[in-house]
Amino acid sequence: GTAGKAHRLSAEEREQLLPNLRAVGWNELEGRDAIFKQFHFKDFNRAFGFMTRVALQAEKLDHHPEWFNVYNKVHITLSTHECAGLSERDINLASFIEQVAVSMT
Ligand code: H2B
Repeated sequence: GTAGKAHRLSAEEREQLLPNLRAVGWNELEGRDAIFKQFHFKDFNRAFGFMTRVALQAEKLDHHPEWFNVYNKVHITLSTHECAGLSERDINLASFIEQVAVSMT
């Protein structure tokens, strides 16, 4: 990307950054340095609208979610391949995703 090389978040950075995301339903994956959350929407239209807005921002940030959609549910995993773990890019994308989700529900 354009923001320099991603680095895995330190223990101190995690203590500072993760509680806010945990409070809104993001959790750490077992056996992999990544975070995930499942979103529920009223219907497929809302879910896909959400995905469209996240997709455009992901492309802008050059940081893309791993995700799975069935009807009104969207399961999202965030991790940074470049550093094989959680970086600030994941925190930033998760924060954006939260803003979009709030506006879609
Ligand atoms: N998305 C995510 N989630 N992690 C990455 O490391 C990543 C990405 N790398 N999107 C980007 C694209 C990289 O492959 C391109 C070449 O910048």
